[in-house]
Amino acid sequence: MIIALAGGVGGARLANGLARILPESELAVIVNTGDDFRHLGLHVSPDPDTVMYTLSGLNDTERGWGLAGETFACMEAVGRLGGESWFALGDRDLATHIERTRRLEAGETLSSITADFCARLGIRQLIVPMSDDPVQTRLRTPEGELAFQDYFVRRRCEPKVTGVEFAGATAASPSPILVSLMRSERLSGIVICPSNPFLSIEPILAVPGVRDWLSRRTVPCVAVSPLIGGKAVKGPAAKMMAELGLQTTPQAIATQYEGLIDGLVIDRADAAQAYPPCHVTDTLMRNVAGQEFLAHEVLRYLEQLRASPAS
Ligand code: FO1
Repeated sequence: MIIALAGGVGGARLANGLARILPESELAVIVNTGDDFRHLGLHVSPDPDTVMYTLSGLNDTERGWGLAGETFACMEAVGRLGGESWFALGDRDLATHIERTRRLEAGETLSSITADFCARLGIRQLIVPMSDDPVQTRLRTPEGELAFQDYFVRRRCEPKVTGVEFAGATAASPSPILVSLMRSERLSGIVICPSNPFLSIEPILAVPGVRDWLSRRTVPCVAVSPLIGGKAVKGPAAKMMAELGLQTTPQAIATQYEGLIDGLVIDRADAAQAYPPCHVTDTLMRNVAGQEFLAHEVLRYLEQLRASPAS
């Protein structure tokens, strides 16, 4: 069994590649919930939904988030009434948030609701929110602290980031399926997807027990760099790294995951900065074929590390 840690669009794309080439019982995707927030009275869980929509083939491949063929009539109507329309909940996507909110308010956990939604959408792999407890990613900026979606969507990642916090993380517990996966004897490798290390992966590592589990792993763990040619494919990773005084290099990504990974997968565009243990390949996932290609590369690299741990 392979565990993938994911958040956002890059994470969902590699998770989909893995889902398409591994037997369905052999993949569990642990997903960031630090971006979750309450909006228009609804519990929105963007990263689990992005992974769920991608693995069910319902996703909008251009935008990366939300459903294909989506319409936004409800949001337009909310905007006409002077309501908050800066965060676009699509007409059909709204059903997910309405039903999730109802079930949360009835006392169900986020992880059991996600598992049920996945089953209903025909997904056989495990999609596991990192925690059932609230963890909120917050950005420190010169304008003060911003909630994640205020920074990411409302402010279009414009404010300079001076630090990141995960409010609630120390009091959170890993979700029950994550707990059992961390103890599983069936585990053969761990993949950190090409998600933003600071905003998508760090919140998962901040859940008590997760970082410790990774640092004491007995199976190989590889991360895929989200950088191509020193730039992020999507999102603010490179901008944030510069603002935090880091170089936008594979080395800086590896340093972020120090002690947690056995190797880093980097793109050919960054090959000049390759160093062992690194695997150089094409990491841009333009389409499903690209997702499957990268998934194969990652699995081969894990296999290689299992065979000769020092390579
Ligand atoms: N991203 C945007 O840039 N603008 C939006 O209006 C927006 C709405 C949205 C609705 C549901 C959902 O699941 C995701 C949505 N996203 C939107 C994406 C989301 O903000 C980010 O993908 C993640 O939080 C970062 O991984």
